[in-house]
Amino acid sequence: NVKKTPKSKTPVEAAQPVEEFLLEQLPIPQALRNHLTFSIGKSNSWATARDWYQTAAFTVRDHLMSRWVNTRDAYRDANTKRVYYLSLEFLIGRMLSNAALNLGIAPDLSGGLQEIGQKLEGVAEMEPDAALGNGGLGRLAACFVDSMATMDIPATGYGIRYDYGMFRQTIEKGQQKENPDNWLRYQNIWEIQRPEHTCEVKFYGRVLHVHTERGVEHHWVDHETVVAMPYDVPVPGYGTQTVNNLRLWSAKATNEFDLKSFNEGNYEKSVEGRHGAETISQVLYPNDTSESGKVLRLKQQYFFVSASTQDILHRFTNYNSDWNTLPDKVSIQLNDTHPAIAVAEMMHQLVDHYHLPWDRAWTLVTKMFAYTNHTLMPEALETWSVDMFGQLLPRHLEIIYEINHQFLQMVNQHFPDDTGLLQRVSIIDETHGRRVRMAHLAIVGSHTVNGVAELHSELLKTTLFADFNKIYPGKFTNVTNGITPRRWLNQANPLLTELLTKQIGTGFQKDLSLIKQIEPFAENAAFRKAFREVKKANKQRLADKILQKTGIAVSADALFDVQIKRIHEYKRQLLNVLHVITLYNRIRSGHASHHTPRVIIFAGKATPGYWLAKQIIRLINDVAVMINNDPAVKDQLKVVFYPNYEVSAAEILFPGADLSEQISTAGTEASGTGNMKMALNGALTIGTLDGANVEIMEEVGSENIFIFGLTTPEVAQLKASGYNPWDYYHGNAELKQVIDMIANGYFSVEEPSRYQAIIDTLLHKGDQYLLLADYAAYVTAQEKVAALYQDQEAWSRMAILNVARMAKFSSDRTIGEYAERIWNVKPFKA
Ligand code: B1N
Repeated sequence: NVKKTPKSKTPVEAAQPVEEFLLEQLPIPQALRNHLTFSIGKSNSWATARDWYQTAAFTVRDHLMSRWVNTRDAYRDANTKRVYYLSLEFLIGRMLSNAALNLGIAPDLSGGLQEIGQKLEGVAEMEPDAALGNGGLGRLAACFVDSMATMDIPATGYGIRYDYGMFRQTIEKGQQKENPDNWLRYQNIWEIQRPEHTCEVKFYGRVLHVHTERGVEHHWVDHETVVAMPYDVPVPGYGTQTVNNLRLWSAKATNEFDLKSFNEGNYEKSVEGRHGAETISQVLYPNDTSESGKVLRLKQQYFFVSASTQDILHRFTNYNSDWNTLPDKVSIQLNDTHPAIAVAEMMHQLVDHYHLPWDRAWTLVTKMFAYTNHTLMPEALETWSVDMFGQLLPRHLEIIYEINHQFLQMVNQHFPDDTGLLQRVSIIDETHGRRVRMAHLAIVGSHTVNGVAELHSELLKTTLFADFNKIYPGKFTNVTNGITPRRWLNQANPLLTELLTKQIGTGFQKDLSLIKQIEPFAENAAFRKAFREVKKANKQRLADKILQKTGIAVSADALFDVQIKRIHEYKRQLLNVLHVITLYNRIRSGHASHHTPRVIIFAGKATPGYWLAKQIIRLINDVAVMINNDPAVKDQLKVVFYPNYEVSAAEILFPGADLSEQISTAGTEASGTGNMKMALNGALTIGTLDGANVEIMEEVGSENIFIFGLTTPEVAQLKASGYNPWDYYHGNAELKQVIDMIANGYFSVEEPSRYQAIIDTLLHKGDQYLLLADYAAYVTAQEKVAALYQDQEAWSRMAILNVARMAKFSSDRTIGEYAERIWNVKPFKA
């Protein structure tokens, strides 16, 4: 019933076994010399640092090519079920050291470079980060592809090859400035263009309803066409032969661009027309947990979704002839609603292109798709105006109407005459103009919907998606996030890795449950000392970077108190600032005789259009200037804003942290993953009972974490009973003093009213995120932190227990759950 006669493709020839590839057998120093000559075209004496990086990258790439080829062939030959991970973001970071680590050649590479007078760390720093993501959601996708390859799950990631990734942040006069991230300026060694897999993607136009002997057909005509060009990026697993594929699409104009202008003799105009098409993949939208609402964003979404869907169905129809088996061969995970249009696109392909009957196609769709929700923040929930949507994707709007019609009929059967319910769950929102609700499309089209931490998934069921949970009991589940121990322990923290290896051997990189064997060493004084020495060295490495990037000198003996994440009101960097100023006041007034010297480190980007977030960055920098230059403070307190937080910066920051700030208002942070990275690297957490903090507490024990503040039900209760921030302002002299200082321009003497907007959110606009309500509890928890830090033995004992109890937060565990409970795929060894 597939239209084409199925090609019984005899798998050409199985690719050669690894040993037959000569390149891999070369000793690494020889391979490096060869590449310098034959790939770079230089001799040693002319080679720049970048040449050495590229030389090393080519050399490492040689070691994964045959595995990549073999993996692809083996999946094809076995016609195995695949997972397709659709994500608008993959925040990968640098690849050289990670690929070398996963391939097991990191020591050889390091040694080989040394032999020719180079250091791996220096060479690796020449690689630009692949910053194709905003924050947690994009980095999660990168951790997931690492875990899927490591666990031999046949999986492909699909995304966009943005010409410009996340903007580079500089700080000028204390303020964020955005700079373009031209990461593809130099040759990208980690991608291979695959022109033979090019697809066409349509936009605009109209739909003709044509009556044929098969019934009504829907013809999308007068459309524009954009070409999707795939670039493949290898994803090597750790300790396995598997190398999976990440396919990123780049937009190209068609060759038949603007024929009209061309034929009218306007050649230049017709070439200019190419631009429009190619802007689609030009730049990543820098909106974390908020929506842009721009047409170009919807174009990006449909562009990569349509290309990926075509690619998936081509692969299926090449090797299969029975459509009923489609869900046995294909599982598609939607990383938030950004690719949710895939539900309509799959219907469009199956019904309009492959001529399946609607009901049959719909059954297949709902067996293939699953959707992960990553946030409860209302401003992040994607909706598109029906008018705009219908202009850009006329056929898809029809399809969505039909899906909605059948869905609402079903709801009405089960819950007769509940018009309120029908309105609330409809895919079309009629209350704010007419808008398409992408989350509703994703839920209706998926067999499973998951949240990313226990608390978050529970809140999805009881608040945001409560109606759907009633309609589809059992559809909602939880899969708690995780992080890859390869990048976030082994690669970022070689010293801790070495120390752990000495005690418990290798193996925890691939099976993080082994790390619990380190637990008894918490009671071993010699081990605690060695553990402290590792932390000290990592802090010194961070201190050196801080000096280099900001000119601020900090002592590695101080407590490094670290909050690194996107700047957002709900994450409450401002609460941290209130505490910093409190400490400052205590020091100045001499009320801090037992003060523990601290360095408070902030890093994170603000969405360019989020003015208040940018003001928070500016305030941090103004406060830093005042405190760092106050002779009364000396080394007691330093404040650092570390610029341009990105994956490669995170690899230095996490291992250097003593204290992990996870202080979002309870019920707002879906999971958080920096919380896991910090604890795995031996930091203690100060945090609210929010997101995955709850589960971190369960794992490490409530005596080994600093939990404070209102719980989610208490937040709801306080808000319901009429929260008044003024009560807290008047009720706490220290808090009042801190707020008054900001309000009176203590930190902005040249412009005393600079932070009026911040004062307004706290006092005059209701303090939505309850900073004032949690302030006292936070300060008290910080006092406990400071006291414990004075007892270095107790501190390290606790930090070791945190490391030992992080096994749950490996993304391998997360992926294992998705594979078993959602995708129904088994590992397949190439
Ligand atoms: O996803 C992470 C979670 O750990 C974080 O708690 C959560 O905030 C983050 C629109 C988002 N949720 N939503 C986004 C990103 C880009 C965008 O355009 C929303 N990011 C998260 C991983 O689960």
